[in-house]
Amino acid sequence: MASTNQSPFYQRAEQEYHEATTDEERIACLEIMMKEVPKHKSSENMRKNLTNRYKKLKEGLAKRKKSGKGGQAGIKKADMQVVLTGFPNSGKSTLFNTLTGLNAKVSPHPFTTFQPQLGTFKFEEAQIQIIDTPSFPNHDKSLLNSTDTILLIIDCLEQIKESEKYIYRAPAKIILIINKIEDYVACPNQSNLQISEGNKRKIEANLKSKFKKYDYQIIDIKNPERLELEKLKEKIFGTFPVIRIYTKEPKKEPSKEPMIMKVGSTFEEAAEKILKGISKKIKRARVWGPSSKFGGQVIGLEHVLKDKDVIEFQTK
Ligand SMILES: Nc1nc2c(ncn2[C@@H]2O[C@H](COP(=O)(O)OP(=O)(O)O)[C@@H](O)[C@H]2O)c(=O)[nH]1
Ligand SMILES: [Mg+2]
Repeated sequence: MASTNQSPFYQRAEQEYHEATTDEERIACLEIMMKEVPKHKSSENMRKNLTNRYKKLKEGLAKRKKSGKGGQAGIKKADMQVVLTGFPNSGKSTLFNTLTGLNAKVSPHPFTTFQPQLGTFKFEEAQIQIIDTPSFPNHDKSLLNSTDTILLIIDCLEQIKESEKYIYRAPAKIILIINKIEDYVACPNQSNLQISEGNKRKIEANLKSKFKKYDYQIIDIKNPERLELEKLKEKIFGTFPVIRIYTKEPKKEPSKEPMIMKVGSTFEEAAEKILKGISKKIKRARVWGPSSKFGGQVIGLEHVLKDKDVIEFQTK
């Protein structure tokens, strides 16, 4: 199909169509192409061709949906999970890639992300699961309603109020990320607000008084010097009501990666998390760290653990 004389939007959509990996993506590209293709007589065949492809894909998708095949297998929720959400083009996938080192598709076209994308990142050796999701209004309601923490990423202040109608039911803690701080021209109905280093704090204070529900972070993902990634990770970690428990074998170094337990967990629960049924076989258990009176204190199954404890036990 000759497309060199088509609009740049058409050409871009066509290129994306060929690179697409899912039918949802192909359909979205075709929609743009159908809109962009000229309506005059000479392009009649081209329009027919596009419409046919579009219809076929739509039908295939509807069939698969009906039969329950295809679609995303359920995501198994990890101990700590955070879900990215927001309006199209706010920078969700860019942040996802920055945090995980993965390569989710980033593009200036809205609705590039069609399915939840799973990744992980580490904060002080603890694994945090992060999910990139389709933008409002195609957001994944069940994910948003079941997750611990939501990262709401906006590139325009008006989007805060707009977002609320999509997430007000979610019981999660919300971290609001204001992105593209140098690029506020993106806001349609808003005066051109530039968030410079100097007035960042003022804006944060202003937001805090207006929207009490959120924790704030103002970032510019495209500008790595300014991106306080570690601070953001720490903030995310701080939203989880969990403690980190390290395990060790006698005479050996503690594990590098902690086990993640709910606040208030006992030694018995930690042991059971390592291996079901093991707590009945424990001969002697010891603890080092914040919950111990002294390093290597011998403890019983009911001992309540604290963040960063190290536990060790021997079995019968
Ligand atoms: N200026 C600027 N552009 C960004 C930033 N983050 C993402 N973008 C651009 O915004 C567009 C949409 O980004 P994407 O991550 O795909 O947004 P999503 O739809 O929310 O997943 C892309 O063209 C990105 O290159 C940022 O921090 N600053
Ligand atoms: Mg995306």
